[in-house]
Amino acid sequence: ATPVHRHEYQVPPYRVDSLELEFSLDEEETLVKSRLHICRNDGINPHEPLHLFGESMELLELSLDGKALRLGDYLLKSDGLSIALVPAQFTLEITTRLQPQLNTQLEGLYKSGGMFCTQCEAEGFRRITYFPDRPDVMSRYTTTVIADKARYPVLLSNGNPVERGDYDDGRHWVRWEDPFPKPSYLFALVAGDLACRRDTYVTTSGREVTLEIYTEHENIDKTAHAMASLKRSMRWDEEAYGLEYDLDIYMIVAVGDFNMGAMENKGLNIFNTQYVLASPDTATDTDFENVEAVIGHEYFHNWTGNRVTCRDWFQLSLKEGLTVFREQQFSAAMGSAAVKRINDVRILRNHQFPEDAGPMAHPVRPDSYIEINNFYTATVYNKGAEVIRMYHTLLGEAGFRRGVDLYFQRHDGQAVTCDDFLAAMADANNVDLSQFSLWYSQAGTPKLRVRDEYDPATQTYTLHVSQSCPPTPGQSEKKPFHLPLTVGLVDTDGKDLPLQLDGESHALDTAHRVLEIREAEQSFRFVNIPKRPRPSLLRGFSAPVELDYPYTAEDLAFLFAHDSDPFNRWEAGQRLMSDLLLEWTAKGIGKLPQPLLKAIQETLAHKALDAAFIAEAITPPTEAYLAEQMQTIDPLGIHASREALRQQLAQGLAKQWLSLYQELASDNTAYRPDGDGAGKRRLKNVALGYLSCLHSESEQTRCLEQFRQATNMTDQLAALALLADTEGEVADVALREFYERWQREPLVVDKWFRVQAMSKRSDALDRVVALIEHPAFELRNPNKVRALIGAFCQANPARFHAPDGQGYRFLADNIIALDGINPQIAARLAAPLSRWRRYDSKRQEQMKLELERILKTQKLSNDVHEIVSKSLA
Ligand code: BAL
Ligand code: ZN
Repeated sequence: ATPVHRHEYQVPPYRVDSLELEFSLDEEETLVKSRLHICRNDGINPHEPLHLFGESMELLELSLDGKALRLGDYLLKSDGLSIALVPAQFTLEITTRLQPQLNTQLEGLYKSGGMFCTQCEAEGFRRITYFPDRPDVMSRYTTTVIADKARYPVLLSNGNPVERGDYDDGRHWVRWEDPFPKPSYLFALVAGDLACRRDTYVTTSGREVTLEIYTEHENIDKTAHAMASLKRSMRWDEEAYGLEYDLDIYMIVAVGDFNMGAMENKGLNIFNTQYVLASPDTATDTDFENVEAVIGHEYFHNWTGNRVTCRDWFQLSLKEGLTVFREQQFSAAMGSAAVKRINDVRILRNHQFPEDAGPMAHPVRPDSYIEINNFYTATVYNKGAEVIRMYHTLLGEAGFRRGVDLYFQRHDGQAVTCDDFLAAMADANNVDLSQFSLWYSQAGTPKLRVRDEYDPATQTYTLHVSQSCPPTPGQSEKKPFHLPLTVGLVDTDGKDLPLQLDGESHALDTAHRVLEIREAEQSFRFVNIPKRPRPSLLRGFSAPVELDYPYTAEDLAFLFAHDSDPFNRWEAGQRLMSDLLLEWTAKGIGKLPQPLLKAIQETLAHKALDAAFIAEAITPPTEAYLAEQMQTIDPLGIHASREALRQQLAQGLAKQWLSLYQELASDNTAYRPDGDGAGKRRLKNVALGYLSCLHSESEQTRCLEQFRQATNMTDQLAALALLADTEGEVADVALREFYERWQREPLVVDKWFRVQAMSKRSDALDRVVALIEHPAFELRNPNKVRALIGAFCQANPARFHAPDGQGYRFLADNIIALDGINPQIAARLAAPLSRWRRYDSKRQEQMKLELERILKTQKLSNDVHEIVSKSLA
């Protein structure tokens, strides 16, 4: 396949102002009739052919202005059809035949359980009908859905339902009209026997909107949290951005087979069940949080993505980075802002930093791709959100809002670019952001080196900041970035000093300030600093960079105890632990330093900190984060060091863990998935985790008791995960009980697969291999694949990287098996192998062999081919 390049963009020669679609859905075949009202765009040569994308379907009829066309009048290829000569304005009618029941790729129209549903982003619409399937062609859709009334009583599409009726043969139909022009990737259709939770929402301007959530009948009682989250999202977007919903109805449908988390189709979101269904007995606190976040994310897309969309797929971060950021703001407002920020940065570091340091590194706005589905990445989404956050930090809350307002004023109803967003930000604030645009074009995680000096004679303190960015594929040289470095200076009492830069008349009355970094090297001199302070750098993680400052263990323990910025307080503890763990990994495991033990002990006893924050602060850095810090990754060494740290903390503070656990476990308040309750459960389960590290029979019994007596999934699953880590038979007893109890709940069965995939047991791989044959496992279901294969290969590094290379072989076998079913999911699985260069030579050899084996597979998809060939390049 040939790559597509951003610089080759050309405006579409033809537009489709409106279209009428008619779907006749049936078990054997589905017929799709479309009538497109097409116009040549101004300035286009009349000889320009019309090209419509189309694949994996049968063309039955084609007519232009009522006249049937025959082969020869048009050219039909495997990727679409072209008509050489067309008038300036015309109507094209197309009939295609599809077999959605055989569509295992889950792109276009497919069946999930008993229902028909669609997924059109990025290029699924071309698997439904022939169309200029590109996001800059925006059209008004009228859609008629016809199906058997008994089997498919619910027929949905975008916009508002305008007419419905029955046929004599048992079929019925519903017609939907979407008044807002939209790109084809936002088209959606659903047909099924579904239950509905209905509610209403009154917008700020007083319009009543009908809200509907559809699921299979047995799940409708698990949708209350999703509905409440939707209403909170609608209110928040009005309050934070002045953005109201624009249609009379907003629908969400939950489907069990879905490649993504959810999809923001106009007025008809289609969701993975994982992000809609939540009840205390089947969903964890994290599930509840994720439901709220994803409901918010998709809702916020209605403006950032749908009303203003992307000109081309290189601009994907225009909508995704911005919408992730908006969701982060929303979630921070709904719960603990500090814990939200910690979790967001953890995702960035565990997923995006490795991507940026590997063979698939690409800028937030990529320059080329072979398969766009491979670019729904942590870079486009999460680094993209960090880029938006930096505008916010540099311009301030009000300045950012001015920029967003101008963006909508200029571009509502248009398909635009990341440059257009930047221009709105710059123009609304009268600032030059030309250097800032490098965040869109340069890949790689910048390194920020900070050194300092204090002069007691002049009472001045100087920060010397230098930046660099490592080479990435196709980009050997990088220019300096424009970034906000938020700093505070902490005195010996732990208080923030007033901050006055040399040349300023007075100190700012703020705990911290934003230093604008633009140069490769820059210095900032603070005056009136009576004693050498400790710098608290990159507060709130103000830029997606790696910070290098020579903090001593003493500095870190001090900041861990005192930093007024909660993110940096957590960060200090993480650095303290990661410095130790990296030393142990390199030089051998030693004895836990007393200051670290004391710091954890004091954090546990700290009255002003909330439970959720404490739980994060006392959890050592992830193995993935530690791996990123190493030149040559030693996965088993990292695992052993981290386990040793946990064990020594468990022993050193055994009494504290027990009393903390007992205190929190005695709380009999009824389950509520709110921040306070969730934080306490999290802390209780972290304490239980430390107690389990003592490896005593009584602790195992304690775990088993919690597992059996738990009244909610959070507590039950936390205990099960700890039991599943143990080598004895109790693990099997608990796993069996859990499966027997929950086997009819697919999302809970996913959890059952996941805890086994992530188990620390030495035989984890053998068990995962056996589970592939389990009747509940389906290679066709993306959630199952992610829960078992994905979790083992991405979240169990110590077992995946076993020295015999069997983990790599297992992954390659499954990528090959899955490629023929669902290439998009197969390609996603390949990420851990793509990082082969980061390991020792023996592992490199083993991983490379597996990548080469995948590449030799007959009929390999473009999706997997792109990832594997770029990994080997
Ligand atoms: N647009 C794909 C799913 C999402 O990011 O919302
Ligand atoms: Zn999105």
